[in-house]
Amino acid sequence: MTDGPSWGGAPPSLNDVSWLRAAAKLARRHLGQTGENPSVGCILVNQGRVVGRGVTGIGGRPHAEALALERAGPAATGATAYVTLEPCAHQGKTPPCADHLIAAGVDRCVVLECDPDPRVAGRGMLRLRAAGIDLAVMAQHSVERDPQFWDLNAGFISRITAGRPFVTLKLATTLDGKIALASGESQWITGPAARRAGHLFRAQSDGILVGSGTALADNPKLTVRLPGLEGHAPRTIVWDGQARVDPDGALAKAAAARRAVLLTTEKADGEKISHLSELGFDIQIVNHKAGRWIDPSAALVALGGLGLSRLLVEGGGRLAATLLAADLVDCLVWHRAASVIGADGIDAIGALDVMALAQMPRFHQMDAWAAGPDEVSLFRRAR
Ligand code: AOF
Ligand code: ZN
Repeated sequence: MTDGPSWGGAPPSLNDVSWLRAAAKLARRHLGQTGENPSVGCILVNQGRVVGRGVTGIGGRPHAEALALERAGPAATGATAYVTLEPCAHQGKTPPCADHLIAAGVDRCVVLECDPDPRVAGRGMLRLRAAGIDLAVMAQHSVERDPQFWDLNAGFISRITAGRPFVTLKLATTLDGKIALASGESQWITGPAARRAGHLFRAQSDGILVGSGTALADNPKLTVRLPGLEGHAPRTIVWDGQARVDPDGALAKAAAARRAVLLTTEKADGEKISHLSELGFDIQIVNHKAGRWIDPSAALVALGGLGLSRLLVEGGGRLAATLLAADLVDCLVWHRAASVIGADGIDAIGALDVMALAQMPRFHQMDAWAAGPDEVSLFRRAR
């Protein structure tokens, strides 16, 4: 990945990076809750003291800078603004944040990443620089390697630049990569602490995707069961080429409330489709030109078109393999229990037909932590 244009000024110092980390932490609070708008964090620091902070509001507004400036009042004069995304330059539903920072007398701005939205795309930086504000931007390769930064804006950037959401595949397995006994029994391989981590990943997503086999076998609700976040319900999406999803199942019952999406094909039964549509599913036909299977790239582009930036994939093994084989998994969240099932168990990932090691999907580990007796590891796709 190459770095964009240089905006002059010295690169961010170690002290700047630690303030950016604090701003990123703030931004994470609203991940998955700001609609099509990215969740941005802004911290204003004057003479070593925080004078204002803000995170993009739930639903996408107000913008982070506006909140931080409002809180700082006159103390913003002469301050440094630490922001996780280039301040906007367009007159949208709110006035441009770049103008707001200039008018408040901020004298330095440290930015984590530039905003690829064509209405901004460097114009925020140009405006700040033209007003004499000292600028520093993190180098892209440093963002990509940092566990606290690499995925923060990745959903928004992926949707704007590639037209599809950033895809996180979550797996919960034994040490030997099994998700169930041969009988299908799978509750519970990992413990409550790992499950809580899983619910936090749900809360930070715009949509949760499962294959129709998983929908039928587990009848999942895909809700966020964490204190304080129960009301936050990402969209539910079923990958279902033949419209097999149960109209009396939990996902169909909540289809309207969860703004559910059915990814399907022209080959699916028309009557089933109309019934599911009446139940509230948004029907997206995304078949391969050649056959009856769902085209994975087209399916993700359809979800991007619906405004989804961060997609969490929760199973099953065939869907996991389809997305991995198409190189569409950007992040892996792997929950591992310290147990083994053996070769008669069910694999987390279906057949990939890898013919040479050079073709294996490869990942870099970004983070890992203990969740009770289990381990949660986070990987990013190696590109
Ligand atoms: C900022 N600060 O906190 C966010 C920004 O529809 P609007 O007017 O709210 O503009 C949305 C665009 O603003 C969005 O696509 C992205 O480029 C930027 N988001 N910018 O300065 C913020 N959330
Ligand atoms: Zn703005």
